[in-house]
Amino acid sequence: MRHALLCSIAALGLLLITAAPAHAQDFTFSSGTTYNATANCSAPVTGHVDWPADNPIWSFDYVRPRESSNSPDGSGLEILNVYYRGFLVFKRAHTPIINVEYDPGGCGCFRDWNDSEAGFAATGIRANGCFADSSPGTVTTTCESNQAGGSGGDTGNFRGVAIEEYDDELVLTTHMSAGWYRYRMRWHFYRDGRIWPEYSFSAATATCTDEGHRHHVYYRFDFDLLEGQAAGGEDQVYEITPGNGITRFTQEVQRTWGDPADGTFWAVRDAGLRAGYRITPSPEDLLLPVDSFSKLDMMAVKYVPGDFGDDSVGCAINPTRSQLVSGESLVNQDVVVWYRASAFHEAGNPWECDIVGPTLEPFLNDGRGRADGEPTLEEFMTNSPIRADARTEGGAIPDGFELEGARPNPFDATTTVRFRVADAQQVAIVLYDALGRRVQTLYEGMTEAEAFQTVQIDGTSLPSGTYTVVLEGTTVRGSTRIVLVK
Ligand SMILES: [Cu+2]
Repeated sequence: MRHALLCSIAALGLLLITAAPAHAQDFTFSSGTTYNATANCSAPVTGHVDWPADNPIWSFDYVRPRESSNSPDGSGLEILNVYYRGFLVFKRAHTPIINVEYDPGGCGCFRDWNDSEAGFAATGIRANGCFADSSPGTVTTTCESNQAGGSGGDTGNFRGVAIEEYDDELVLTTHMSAGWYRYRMRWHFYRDGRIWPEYSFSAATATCTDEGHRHHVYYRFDFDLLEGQAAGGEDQVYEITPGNGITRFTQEVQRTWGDPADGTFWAVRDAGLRAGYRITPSPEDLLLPVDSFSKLDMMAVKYVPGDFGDDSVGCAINPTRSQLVSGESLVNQDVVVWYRASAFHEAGNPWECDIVGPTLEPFLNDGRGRADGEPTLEEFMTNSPIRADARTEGGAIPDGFELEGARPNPFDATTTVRFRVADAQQVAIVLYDALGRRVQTLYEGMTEAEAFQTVQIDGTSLPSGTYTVVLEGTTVRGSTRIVLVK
């Protein structure tokens, strides 16, 4: 099942220097977002996004799966040079390793690949045929179709990357095939600095897929927090288990979150500004604890140029190959964090679509840490965008309101959102479903200025799917999307 569309080294070299704007072939999205691409899809293709275009919150480059790094398996919808409000977060983030293991009596195991693009439906497809500037809610893949009662079958002929712009998030989608599987990969970039690298496992034909099996995807996050900034320094990797301590890793390690009830998560922070990202398993990820095949939930390794995988020997990941976990020091090194997300695909339900992926949430230590500079649990839990002039709870509210993204999101039962308004006014917080129908009013009342209000959303009696939380004030309006996964 191998195929020949491999990137040349020269092509990848080109991809890495395309961050500068003003290419001859720039396109402008309806929103004002720009991207560049070669005029046809046969040449190496990359895109650049500034969102929003006039005063970018997020800027990054992306590479379609077909051209992604990590020959010969590829690494999905790859993102490069990711900046939040001008501060570097990632040098590169992608999914170089993906595999499947069947129950005894099933179909054995497979090492899959992430460079075969499969057709899907999108609006706003550009003349070059490989980028789509899609109206929100119009991008559908086999995963959506199977969730809606379909039985396999792709939803369209578009191959490439579709971008949807919502009020508070930008979403990039691609759709891939490996044998009878269909993999949907999405990057959600939120205005408040969060990122959800969503990965979904589905199928187009039922060979084997009605036998019980376990899907695993291994993300590779090459953080380079604040690199190039005066405050930027060494990146440090932590494991945090609330109630049981905080560990900084000074050597390469592979780890597991242990008992899901422990709430273990990982964090990468810049040693200078002490800002960074938490990596928190989604509820779905926690359903499939580590076993002898999946081997690990996380690895922290030293960056090695061009070393994107584990040499693809056998189905299971091999963390000791290819200079992954080999005991090297992480002190004053460029660090790379790997993270496993996975799903159990139950027997007798070949058309299941499982949605996984961690939430990456920014935190900023604004000086409340311990005197010795070591972080506290509270610091890791204090959400704030990674920027030196980050707003604090007592600070100004430039847009007249703040509606924070839901935590957790995605969620399986309940979640919460926080909001506040700059001026006292009547405010309603209303939940809408994917078709725009009002589901329920979550909050309604005269709301005082500047104080945060917390609203709980109970999804226990709602079907799985994407919902929109809308803040409707007298003078302000905003929204944020939530995804219920049961
Ligand atoms: Cu499956």
